[in-house]
Amino acid sequence: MLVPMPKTHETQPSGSLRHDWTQEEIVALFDLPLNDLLFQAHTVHRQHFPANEVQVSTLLSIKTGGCEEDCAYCPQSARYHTEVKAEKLMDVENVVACARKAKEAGASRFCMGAAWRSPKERDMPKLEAMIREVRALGLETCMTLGMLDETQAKTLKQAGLDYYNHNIDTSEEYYGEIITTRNFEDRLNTLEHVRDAGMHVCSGGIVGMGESVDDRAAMLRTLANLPQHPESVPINLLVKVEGTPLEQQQETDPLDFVRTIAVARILMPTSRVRLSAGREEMNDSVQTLCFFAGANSVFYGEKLLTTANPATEKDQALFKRLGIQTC
Ligand code: SAM
Ligand code: DTB
Ligand code: SF4
Repeated sequence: MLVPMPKTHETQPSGSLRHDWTQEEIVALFDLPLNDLLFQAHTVHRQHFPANEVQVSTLLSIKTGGCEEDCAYCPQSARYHTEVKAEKLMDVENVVACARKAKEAGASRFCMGAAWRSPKERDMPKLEAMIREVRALGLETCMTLGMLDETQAKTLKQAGLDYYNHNIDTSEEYYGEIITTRNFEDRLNTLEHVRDAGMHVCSGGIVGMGESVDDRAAMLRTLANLPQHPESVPINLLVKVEGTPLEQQQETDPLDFVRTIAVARILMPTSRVRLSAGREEMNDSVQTLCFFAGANSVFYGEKLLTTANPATEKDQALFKRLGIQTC
């Protein structure tokens, strides 16, 4: 061990963290020889986190499909013909039953996702009940419901919501190529409401949508230069779903994905970097490199929201081979 390590980001002083990264500095990190980048990222990782620990969250789609937004990557948009069928918001008791199973399988956080542009007022009481009951099981709670206004953010916080996931997804410059039904600033406004309400922020993006290295750098710059780093930074590899506009997108070099994880780790040393969607398409060696590069959380359980994720037993076997403890 290099340095004695505190257990979580919450025990870290934030004074040493930077919020003034320039685009040039970040692009220079992306351009490093891979070994140099990995060495730097892994060193930062060990200075701030236990080296062999991965936090695991389980996802549940509580409201699937039929979304009015046009995100080009998303199988849940009503505009594209995918295999996803629109469903109503789930009942609280079914959500709680899924949360109980997730806890039994070893998850520490339960993340409930809804295919909405933003939640409607009529849905709030049910969402609040879900938060209260999932929390009562001893799980951390997370939701991702689209854009929130200040009042909605406060209501969710009061119900006990620990984390809110709201991804910026790509750079401000590339955003309009991917989504036209809202803009980048809308996303930042919601992140501000979440932060002001006192919740932990989970925000990241997607790699592999045809964006340039400059776009990846700009996306991470936006996250790192927020007044406070998101506590959780999910980095998703695009899942190319049939029927979506990005179905035919070119394959991403896995090592470019690893680079994005490494740069996120360097820029946001005390955040949990989450190796998110796309693990089903990655072999064990690529995932191993992601963990070495500083990823220290994953989504755990056979399904993400609508697409496949590695089976629990498969993940457990990989963690065992790597000597990784989950938390
Ligand atoms: N509707 C809400 C929203 O957009 O914020 C919450 C759910 S939305 C599905 C959550 C995130 O899932 C998106 O921001 C995106 O990063 C990720 N996502 C959706 N489809 C994906 C795909 N095909 N591949 C990778 N990530 C995807
Ligand atoms: C995040 O960054 N990735 C998760 C979670 N936050 C909500 C969602 C991935 C969704 C992948 C496509 C699907 O399963 O529908
Ligand atoms: Fe709707 Fe979210 Fe999918 Fe966009 S990413 S279409 S907002 S569910």
